[in-house]
Amino acid sequence: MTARTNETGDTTHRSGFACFVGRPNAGKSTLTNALVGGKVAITSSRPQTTRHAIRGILSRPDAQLVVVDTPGLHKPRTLLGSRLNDIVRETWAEVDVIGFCVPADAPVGRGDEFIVNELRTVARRTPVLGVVTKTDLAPPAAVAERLTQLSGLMDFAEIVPCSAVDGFQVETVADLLVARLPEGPPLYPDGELTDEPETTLVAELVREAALEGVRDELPHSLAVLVEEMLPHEGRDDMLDVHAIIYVERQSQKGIVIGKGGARLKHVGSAARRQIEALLGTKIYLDLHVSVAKDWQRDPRQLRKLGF
Ligand SMILES: Nc1nc2c(ncn2[C@@H]2O[C@H](COP(=O)(O)OP(=O)(O)OP(=O)(O)O)[C@@H](O)[C@H]2O)c(=O)[nH]1
Ligand SMILES: [Mg+2]
Repeated sequence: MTARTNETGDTTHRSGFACFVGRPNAGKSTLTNALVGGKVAITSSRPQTTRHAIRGILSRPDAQLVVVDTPGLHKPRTLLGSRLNDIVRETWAEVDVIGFCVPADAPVGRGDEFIVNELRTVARRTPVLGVVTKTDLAPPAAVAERLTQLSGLMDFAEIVPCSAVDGFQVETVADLLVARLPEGPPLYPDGELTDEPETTLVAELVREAALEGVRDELPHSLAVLVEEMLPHEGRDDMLDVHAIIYVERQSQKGIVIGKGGARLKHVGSAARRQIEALLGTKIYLDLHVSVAKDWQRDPRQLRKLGF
């Protein structure tokens, strides 16, 4: 990898970690994917989609930026909820720069103030940028209003509006984050988009497909575990993927499976397309739905599911 030469002829290469924080649904994962230029994190219109600190890696000639995508910080109602908040706070302590995200299409509110209150302590040692996301969803006047509201929340190192969907200022966000990284050699090989194990990414893609079209409590109740990924018997160009979709109650099982299995079939083919794109190989996806009663509140089951 070549490093950029600055005006004085020195070559500097920066590398380090950034993370986005914000309430659920603020657009953190979508922005992470846009920065990295690939799908490392799943996204959905349901709140609390992200449940792991997934690292997305952006490698440029002058820098390597590792973006840690974290869950939305929220008022926890379950053991899972408080575990997710712990992940967020642990990540803050490990990164070189933080981006606090608020969406352009919704007013700044109590949830944002709650996060900012905690961020102020972190901001003493780690720079925090204010990011207004989803500018494509709001007229310029609303974006301007959001920028003003944001600047009233705390003393940010910078404030920047962007849209991960139409690409507006995504590169500026990258530049602002990179400017806060220490000098150093790349931490990951060039071209690597994430260090997340394939089984986790595959499980997430199944969960993303299963989240599509479900409402109320069900999105929170879904969890996916990939049990096995094996070469398909007699074929070297195909993988068998066995995954279990967990729900919390028997009644939810029926909803996920759908009439005559129709919904599950639809979820399976949507997930298969995404997994094939990720792995670059054909797959046979075997999906089962199973009840793990109240897993969000059960330490033993949470452990089994990787929390
Ligand atoms: N139009 C538009 N939609 C966006 C943009 N960024 C995110 N979204 C949508 O907003 C929703 C939430 O996005 P996510 O990236 O999953 O949000 P998040 O902050 O990671 O949410 P949690 O993981 O639940 O905390 C999804 O439906 C995205 O498609 C954007 O720049 N423009
Ligand atoms: Mg997310």
